[in-house]
Amino acid sequence: MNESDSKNCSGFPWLLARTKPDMNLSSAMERLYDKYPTPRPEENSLFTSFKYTEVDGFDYGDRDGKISRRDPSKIICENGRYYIWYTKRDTIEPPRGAELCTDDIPSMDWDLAEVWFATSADGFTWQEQGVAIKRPEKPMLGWRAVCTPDILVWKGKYYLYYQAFVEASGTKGDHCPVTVASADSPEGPWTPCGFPVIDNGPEGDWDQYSVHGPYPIVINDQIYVYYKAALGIRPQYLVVNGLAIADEPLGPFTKHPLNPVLNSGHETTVFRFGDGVAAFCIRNGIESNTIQYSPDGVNFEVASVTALMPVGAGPYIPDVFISEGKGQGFEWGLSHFCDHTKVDNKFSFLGRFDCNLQYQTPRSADMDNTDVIHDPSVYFAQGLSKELRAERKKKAIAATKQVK
Ligand code: AAL
Repeated sequence: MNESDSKNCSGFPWLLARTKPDMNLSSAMERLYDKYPTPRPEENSLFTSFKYTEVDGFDYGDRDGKISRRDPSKIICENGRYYIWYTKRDTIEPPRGAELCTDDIPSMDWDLAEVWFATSADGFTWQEQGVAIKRPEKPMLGWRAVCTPDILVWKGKYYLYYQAFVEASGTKGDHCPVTVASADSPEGPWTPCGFPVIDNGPEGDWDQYSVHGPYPIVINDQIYVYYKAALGIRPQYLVVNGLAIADEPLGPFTKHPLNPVLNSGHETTVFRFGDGVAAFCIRNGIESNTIQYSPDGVNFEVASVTALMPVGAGPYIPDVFISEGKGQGFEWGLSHFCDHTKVDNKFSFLGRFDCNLQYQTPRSADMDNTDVIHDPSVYFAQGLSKELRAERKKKAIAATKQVK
């Protein structure tokens, strides 16, 4: 339907017009045309739903919380195979919290963890290859945990950015800076630089305690590292994302003066898309479950609202380290899954997500639908706490007594 067809209707046209009908519109219908790239989700290249597949090749022992894999990096393709790095914990006990942790017992899922890597020929079956970055001796940077890695390929060399803890996470918060290790091959060996390349912000600033989820991409021939930090005190904390830019992998990094650049989003997943930069906002914040777009990597607007977004997504973005041309987006990656109902044996595992975030290539109708129906177990996993259930019950019974 085109604009001229819509002129034949007396009310809002039954066939959704691509261009805004020339009539008075409600705010919602104005927004449909003015705020989003296209009014129809299936024509909006930044709209996608997500499909998930369990992957083969990772051993989780008895799945009793002692072995965990989480926070996968972006995936790169080199030497005819895919490479991924991630946080791996293999401890004598599952996480026990900051009060009960010891030198061998972790406080959190990522405490006492190291950075490992795996390869795959097809993206579905993976072979774990071994450790990439070990925890160094106490008191060196990262002695307590090295985790949440991400990869940069720059001028023929490889750089892993990661969180480096010098205290058990949960002791005061989840406090750590970001450091980097370099190698001549994705197989390593990796040489840690030994100092924070993106340090915590000054006292009182949004990133004073944590610089999490470093995520390097190349924009305008510079290294843009997106990262997140939590505002406020848990559990009422809010997660926002910022940006630090450098000309060389080891810095110096300059934090963007407009930080934070995303007001929501628990993990960092950012990618060049067309002439601009897009980002995932998942889990926390007023704009969680959105995909956002910015012309400059700094000033983001909501481009689509979606559901069931991958947690800690590490996508395979073929052109991620190329500045030139239009960013082509991606269609798959690995993310992590964690059963939050498990209290005593919490661990995370890696799985695959597929999506439709390609800038140019034809889109698969499978992931265009906004009407995504979830399994009932997804809803009931979000149960009321015992206390709230009792309170709601009491309130409902009391209300029946008021009604004559
Ligand atoms: C992750 C990330 C950061 C946090 C912890 C390990 O999902 O948000 O890396 O510190 O959880």
